[in-house]
Amino acid sequence: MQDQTDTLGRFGKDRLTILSETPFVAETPEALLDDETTPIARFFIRNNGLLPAPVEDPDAWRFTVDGEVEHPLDLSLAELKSHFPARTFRMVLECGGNGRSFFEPQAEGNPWTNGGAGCAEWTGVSLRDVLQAAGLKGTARFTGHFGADPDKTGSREKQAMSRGMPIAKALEEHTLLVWAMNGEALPFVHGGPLRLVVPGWPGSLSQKWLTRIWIRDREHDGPGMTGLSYRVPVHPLPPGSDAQSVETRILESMPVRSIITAPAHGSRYGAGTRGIAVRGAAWAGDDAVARVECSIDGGATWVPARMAPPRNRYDWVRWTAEIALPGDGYYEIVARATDSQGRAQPFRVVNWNPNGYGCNLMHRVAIRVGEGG
Ligand SMILES: Nc1nc2c(c(=O)[nH]1)N[C@H]1C(S)=C(S)[C@@H](COP(=O)(O)O)O[C@H]1N2
Ligand SMILES: [Mo]
Repeated sequence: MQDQTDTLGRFGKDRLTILSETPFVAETPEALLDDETTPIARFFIRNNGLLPAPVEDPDAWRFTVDGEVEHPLDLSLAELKSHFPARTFRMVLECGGNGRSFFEPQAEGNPWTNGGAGCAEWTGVSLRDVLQAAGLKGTARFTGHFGADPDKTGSREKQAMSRGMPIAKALEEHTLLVWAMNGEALPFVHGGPLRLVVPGWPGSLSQKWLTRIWIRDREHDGPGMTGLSYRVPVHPLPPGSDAQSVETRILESMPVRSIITAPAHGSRYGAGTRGIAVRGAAWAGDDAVARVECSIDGGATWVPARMAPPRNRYDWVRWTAEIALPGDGYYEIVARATDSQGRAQPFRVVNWNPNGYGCNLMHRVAIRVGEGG
């Protein structure tokens, strides 16, 4: 335990759950996501490789835009800050594998529960403004992202991860080149001095330590784009199938998810408690959250939650629900969010896939009231 606390402390983190030491990966227990804006100390970390060399002068950090553009760019962070209008949005960043641990049989990859997500205030410029300055050619179809981190063997030749997105996603106002998080200089472990934040889509698109954006005339094919990475079978598979040769499609928007951030799993209440306030957060990829409901009887009856309006698109919705308890005993609270297209979270995992993407099972929290139960 002490070792874990020391490791987390080195990254400025408080009580996260370490899923992997090298590369370093840590998630946030749901009950620690109870703040409106996730503090940096509680924001999850996902590295696919090793950390790049420390940076002396953040404003001197350089990155390039090349490929299918009229005017290739080579800009320092200082130039980026002075040439383009800054924007701040509060937006969810979520790992594509969030929820993976709920698949049976266990899928390949880090066993995230629901804590591979957080919602921070990101400050930077719209990638769109920079691409407009570069002048996209008619042949521009896709981006390819490059970062300074060596891969897990320590090789600087190979990218730890290099993903990309269709140009339409790159041109959304909320797709940002970011240098600040919650009003502070972007921490090194979160990709500082400069990263992408591509909200609503798998976190792997949000390249950290960004050095280059390559505009391509076809789908990008860097590490993380091919094979079964960030892909799911087109036709649903029986759980546990060998999927090496099945037809796949690339993941885009993340599915709707809600988490209960209070009470914490395992909370106890005094005998005679007959009502409690449940709190949480919900988000839905590119979509909006239409409603959130809670149940203590396995979904037989539902209590609607009150939702606070999101600050901007891609912000999470904070919600509260008043739950009546019929007597002392043991209860399991579940939360279910529904997106604006009517898609709700399932009770059971139905979309098993070998790399474990897209699991948005309802979050369940057990509580006890009184001595019994
Ligand atoms: N350069 C680089 N960028 C990266 C990664 C990486 O390994 N290297 N991991 C990606 C993945 S899979 C996720 S989920 C997010 C996590 O961002 P965070 O560590 O700031 O929470 O960063 C993405 N950007
Ligand atoms: Mo991720």
